Amino acid sequence: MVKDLFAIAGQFALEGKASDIRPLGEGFINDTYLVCVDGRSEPDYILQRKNHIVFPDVPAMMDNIQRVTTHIKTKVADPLRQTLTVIRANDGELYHKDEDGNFWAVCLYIKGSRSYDRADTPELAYQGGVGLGEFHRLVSDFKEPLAEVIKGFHNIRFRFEQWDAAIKRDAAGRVASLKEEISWIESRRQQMLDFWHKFETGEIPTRVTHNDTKISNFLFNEADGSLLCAIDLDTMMSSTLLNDVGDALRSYTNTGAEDDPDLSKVSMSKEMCDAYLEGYLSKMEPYLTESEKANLRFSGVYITYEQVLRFLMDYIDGDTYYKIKYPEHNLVRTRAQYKLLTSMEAAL
Ligand code: GN1
Ligand code: MG
Repeated sequence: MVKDLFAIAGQFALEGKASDIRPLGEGFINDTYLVCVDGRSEPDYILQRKNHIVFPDVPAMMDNIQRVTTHIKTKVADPLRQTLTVIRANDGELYHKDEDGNFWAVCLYIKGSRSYDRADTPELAYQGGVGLGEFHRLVSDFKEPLAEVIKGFHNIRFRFEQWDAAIKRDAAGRVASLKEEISWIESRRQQMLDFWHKFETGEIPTRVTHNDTKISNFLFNEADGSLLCAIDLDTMMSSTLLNDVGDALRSYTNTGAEDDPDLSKVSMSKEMCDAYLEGYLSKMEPYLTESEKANLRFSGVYITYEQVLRFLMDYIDGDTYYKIKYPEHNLVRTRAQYKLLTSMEAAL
């Protein structure tokens, strides 16, 4: 726990004085807190310590977020609830850098909203698809360049470079015990490169994308269950929207948890997949190219494969990237995501 969260909150242009600050959620990367002001019990703000190891240029990342959310606000009926609102620091910057070199940012807490960790009903999956489709539609005419906040984030060619180096380094001495898991990655290497090649050649277009579209990164309206907005905009960059659809399918369709130790619980729900895509297409169908449409279902396979690779690579590296709750956590995540991957492949 950082020493003085109240002093950090005081660095931002809040309306009122922070009176209560408590942790929120279980992000793997940033630390997130709810902030109440002036003794009120309902939170007014979200305070985040941005992980500057994962995001080496936090100012550029915040600038991306500010420009895109400002654009979205000009297009929606309720600008304070249908996208994030960044609160500036007292010095006018979009972040505060503390004396230990940590970067902090604040945004408005969206009242009357809720999030989910899993989709239990097709209606929810449908709404999730509507939400991503709406997000893609809102940013489709944003033509300014965006900073590449994490190099090669969903670029499997780049991930293989990292992967090959990690195997060679064998930093934690785990490679010898992971023959089977490593073969899961190697046996699909060419297939994944072939898919990514279509993006590299322009057959699949480049667009503004979110890149972290798991279900918990969307807010729903508490009152009627409709979708409010996409949150966690840290990874917004230029890429293919198939990465977003794929990452959403990875989380909305999983019948188990992302890190389920009980593999019998993990599989892809076809019902959720169909509902999600129906919702997504209800917003985006007219705007998609044939190449995008043809790869919608495969995008789930691609991103789930990439996630298996990333969890396993982190385990091989000695758990340096994702927060873990117990020593084998990344290996358990790897196996659970691999089970999901095989289930998605079988349904293609
Ligand atoms: C991380 O930010 P968070 O915890 O929602 C990760 C995603 C992974 C996800 C797995 C910047 O997301 O790419 O898919 O964990 N974000 C980053 O749950 O690496
Ligand atoms: Mg994130």
